[in-house]
Amino acid sequence: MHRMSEIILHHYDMSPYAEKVRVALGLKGLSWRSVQVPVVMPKPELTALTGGYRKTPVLQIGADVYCDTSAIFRVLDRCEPSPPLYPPGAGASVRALEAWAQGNFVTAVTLFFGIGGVFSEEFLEDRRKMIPGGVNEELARAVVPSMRDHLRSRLTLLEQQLDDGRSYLLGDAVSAADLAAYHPIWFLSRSPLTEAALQPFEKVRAWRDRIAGIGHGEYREMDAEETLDVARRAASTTTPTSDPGDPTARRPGDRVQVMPDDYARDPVVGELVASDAHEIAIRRSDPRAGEVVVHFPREGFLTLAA
Ligand SMILES: N[C@@H](CCC(=O)N[C@@H](CS)C(=O)NCC(=O)O)C(=O)O
Repeated sequence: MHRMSEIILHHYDMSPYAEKVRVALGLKGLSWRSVQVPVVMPKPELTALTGGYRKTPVLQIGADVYCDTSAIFRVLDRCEPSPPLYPPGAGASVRALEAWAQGNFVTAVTLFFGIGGVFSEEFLEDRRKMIPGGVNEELARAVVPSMRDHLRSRLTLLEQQLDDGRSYLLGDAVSAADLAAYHPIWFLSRSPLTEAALQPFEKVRAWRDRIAGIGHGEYREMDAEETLDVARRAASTTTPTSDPGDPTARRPGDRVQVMPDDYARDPVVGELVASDAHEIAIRRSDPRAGEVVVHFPREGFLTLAA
């Protein structure tokens, strides 16, 4: 379906959620283009494509733009079905594990905030503005011991799940469950301040190394400006479809705004093109990117009339 256009990942090296997608690309043996996005705002080329969404990563295929790793995984499963990130019959288990792993990510980030000396002042200032209610650094320092407790509890669960000798969290086949649980551990492994916490968990470390061994596939760097030319020259491949099951009877053509329901809640305004239980796609026009269709997951996002 998307054979014509290259897969372009907008990301930065240090981003754990980007690592989740880089490994998925490696797993599927896809070749892709890599665009480095600034770690802090502004991100003018990225937001020209998305219409305001600023989280990392974002995936672009021609004039279609996919926000959030869950929408990205769905389109990757359509581009290259094997191996499936969301295996048939395991959808709810994988989603549950993804949601739990978001807690692992938050635990790791809170730990880094609390320990201090990891993030630059520029980074901290950007994230203070991004998180509703800001960041309470005093509280983060006070909860470091509790975060270490949480981490041990979370790592123990993973160790126990792997205890029967299975290779992956749900059995013999790797899935999005593994990649979701992996990226916060990859993040913790990158700093000597937190790497030590992994030492007692032998099976987790072996599993981490197995996932790391998948690699990132083949990719070449690309210029951010060039991705706007790609979007302008391409036409979206999303077919306008009505969604008879939509609980609020929205119709293609309705003007809506879509935003994350947790942090970085920048709204994206556009015209509804297609939706189903898992995804919503809206069309918008941008002076630099031209006409693009931006895709979001349903879960974790708010859709409001615009
Ligand atoms: N639910 C999102 C979470 C993504 C996320 O929180 N990414 C972090 C970086 S790992 C982020 O966006 N930080 C702010 C930024 O990069 O601007 C997803 O699955 O893609």
